[in-house]
Order: sequence, then C-alpha cells, then structure tokens
Amino acid sequence: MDLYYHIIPPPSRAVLVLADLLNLEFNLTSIDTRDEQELAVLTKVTSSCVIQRLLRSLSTTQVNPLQSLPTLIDGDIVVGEPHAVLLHLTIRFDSGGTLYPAELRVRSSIHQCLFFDTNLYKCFVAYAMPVVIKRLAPDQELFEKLLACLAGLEGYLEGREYAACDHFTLADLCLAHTISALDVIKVLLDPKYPNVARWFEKVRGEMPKFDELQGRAEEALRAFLARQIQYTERKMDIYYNIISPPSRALALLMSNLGLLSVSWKSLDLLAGEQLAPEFVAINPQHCVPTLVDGDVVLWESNAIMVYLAEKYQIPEPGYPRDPVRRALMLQRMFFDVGTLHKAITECYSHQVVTGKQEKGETAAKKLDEVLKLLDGFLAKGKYVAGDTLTLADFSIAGTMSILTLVEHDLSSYEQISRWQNLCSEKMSGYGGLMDEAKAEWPKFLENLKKKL
Ligand SMILES: N[C@@H](CCC(=O)N[C@@H](CS)C(=O)NCC(=O)O)C(=O)O
Repeated sequence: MDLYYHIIPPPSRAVLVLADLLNLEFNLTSIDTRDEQELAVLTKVTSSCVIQRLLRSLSTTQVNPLQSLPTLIDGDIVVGEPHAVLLHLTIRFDSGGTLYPAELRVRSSIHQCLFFDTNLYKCFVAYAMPVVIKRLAPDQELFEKLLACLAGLEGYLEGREYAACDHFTLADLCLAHTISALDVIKVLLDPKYPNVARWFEKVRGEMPKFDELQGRAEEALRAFLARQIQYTERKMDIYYNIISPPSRALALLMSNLGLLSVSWKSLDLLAGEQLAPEFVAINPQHCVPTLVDGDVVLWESNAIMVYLAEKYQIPEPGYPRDPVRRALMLQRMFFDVGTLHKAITECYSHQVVTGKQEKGETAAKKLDEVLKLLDGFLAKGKYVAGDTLTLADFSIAGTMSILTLVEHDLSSYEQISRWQNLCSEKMSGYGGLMDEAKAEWPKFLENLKKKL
C-alpha cells in the first residue's frame, strides 16, 4: 500500500499511529502541501523549494483529485480524506476488532465523534493557519468558534473514559490527534478543559507511536517556521555573470528555492569588474558566483549551495540527510567542479578564445570520457545522484549548460539528453536562464574578440 502523507498535519500522523497499532507497512511518500490556503503561503516561502517542485511533479491531483492528505492507495482503491483512510484500514485489517466494533450503537457513537472531529479540525485550521503560518494577527471570531467546539468536547467527555464506548477506538485516535495540535496555538487543556485533559492523557498512552511522531512533527514544524522566518528576513547579495556556468547553476537553485529578495549583482568579467579593488576586498579570488550574506562571504558555487541548503534547511530529498545519499550527492558535486568543468574548459577555452572550431584531440577525448562517466551515473538513476533531484543536479546542469552554448553534440549520450530534458521540465527557471545565456553568448564572444 502507498501512503501520501506529511508528518506535520495530525491526520497524517493518525494514520501512521493506526498503522503501528495494526502492524501495517506502507510505501511512504511525504507531500508538503495540499491545502489551497497553505499552498499559497508555502508557494511564497518554501513551495518552490527543490522538494516542492519534486512533489508537485508527483502530481497528487492525478492520484487523488481531492488533493487531501493522507491519501492511501490500496491496490486499485484510492482513498483520500483522513477519516475515510482510517476507516478503510480498520475495516480491512481489524474487522471485528476493537477499534471499530461491529455493534451499531458503538459505530454510531464513533461516527458521531469522527464527524465532530472533522469540524473541530476545520475550526483549528481556520484559526491556526493564518496565525502560525502567515504570522497574521489572531482572528477572535475564529478563535471563539474553536473554543466553542472544545467546550462541546469538554461536556461530551464528562464521565467518559473513552470517546465512543468503554475502550479505545478510532474515535479516540482521531480526536486525540486533533487535540494534540492545540499545543501549537498555545491552547492549554488544563485547567479549563479538565475532562479533555484527563481523557487525552489516558488515550495517548494507548498509542505507542504517538509521542515519537508528535516529536517529529514538532521538529518539522520548528524547522519549517525557522525557514519561513529566514526566508522573509533574508537579504543577500550574489555577484554573478550570466555567461559563467557556476553562476547559472546557483541562479537556477535560487530560483527553485524562491529566494526572491536576493540582490543580483552582475559583474562584467571581460571588462575586469571582478578585479576592482572593492570586489577583490570581498573575494580575493575574484571569481563569480560570490555570495554575501551579512557577515558571511562565500565563493565556489557548490560551497554556496551547501551553505544555503543548511541555512534554509532544504528538505529531503533535495538535500539528503542520509549520510550515504548525502555523500553521493557531494561526490557528484566534486566531480562537477574537479572533473567535468575542468574537461569542458580544457576542451573549449581555446576554441572560445580564438574562435577557431578545432578542439585539441586529447582534450576532446578526455571530455568524451568524462561525459560517458556522467552518462553512466545517469544510467543508475533518474538524476545525477539517484532517483531524486538534489543539489548536484543544479551544479551539473549549470556546468553542462555551457555545452549547449557551444553547441557540443550530446546526441550520443542518451542518458544526458534524457536528464537535460528532465531538468528543463523540473527546474523552475531553467528555460528562461538558458534563453538569457543564449542571448548573451554572441555578445560575449564579440567582446572577447575585441579584447584579444
Ligand atoms: N569552481 C568555481 C569556479 C568559479 C570561476 O572560475 N568563475 C569564473 C567564471 S566561470 C570567474 O569568475 N572568472 C573570473 C576570474 O577568476 O577573475 C565555482 O564553482 O564557483
């Protein structure tokens, strides 16, 4: 079974908790967003991140037109809507069990709680999303609606140990997850809602995975909010040149991160602007791209990318956390700078500088070898470091784009052509950046000729 989920929203976690209770395993795909309101906010702050692009490429709409998370795929059955997913799993894997007992009286009670829970969660989302995600002022009316629901639950739980009957059921599992979310908006159960507080403590103990998942959700939310704050408060300069492949690689990554308030400072390398004392004072190696982020000054495009990935906590899989996948990504990035870029430069610098078409035979042979290596990496996965788009794809896409400008024939490298098409499809701004570089290229060659 496949489950599309996200760790932060309680409904997704409810399904994971149920899966643990029923000993079920899923192929998990984390999806960052689905809610129109949340999507709009995330689009501004994170949704153009590498992962968001990737996830959008998964096209949840094709899987589940309701675009709700969690979404379960069980054979040819596709179920969206949290409660429907929970019911599906319980009916299929715990029929006659205790979570959803057959007795009509109990079931009706469970249904009542589930419908109530939908409304409670809706009230929570309506109030909390703008406050927590958009950091807007709290809406008193929405807050009161939420508190009214909570007061309803408080009355309902009077004298009850569990929500629907004399033992733990789906009703407790669902309600407990929604209630756990109140923490985020600092609504304390104690002392105002003693029945809810007592019941919550009790049912929480019946879900072994609850605390661990809640901890992970809190951590993910903290990271998300920290990233959001940094995104909105960021101010950085990037010195670049559109003809420079590493500059293009970085520009591509930035456009996918949505770091829009970057101030791009173009340096005319042929005019020697990079050698101006003011720039050399910033970067004694006088190369582009160079990043100035407050006190942090960095050059080497790949080092800049890793810095941004760390600072803005680019999520999986764009910046893998797993050491092996991270190492593979870094290996490709070192290959990019130490082998690929070098082979291209050695093969083409003479041609670019002199305008003569012939390439040194040894350099051309070396480049062919290196391109075959890259083709080989790409035969092992969809992207340069496995099956997911990572930072390494941005660095190598930037480097490889120079071959497009010099019209290097790549047709014999099947995988490279496939991957370049994939990059152009998945990386926001790829086409625009290439068009810009193509437009600048003849001017660059002309100025170069004049200079020589
Ligand atoms: N490995 C470096 C290469 C940087 C580099 O060589 N930049 C060139 C343009 S592609 C440059 O700025 N050249 C001007 C100079 O060094 O004076 C990176 O990835 O950032």
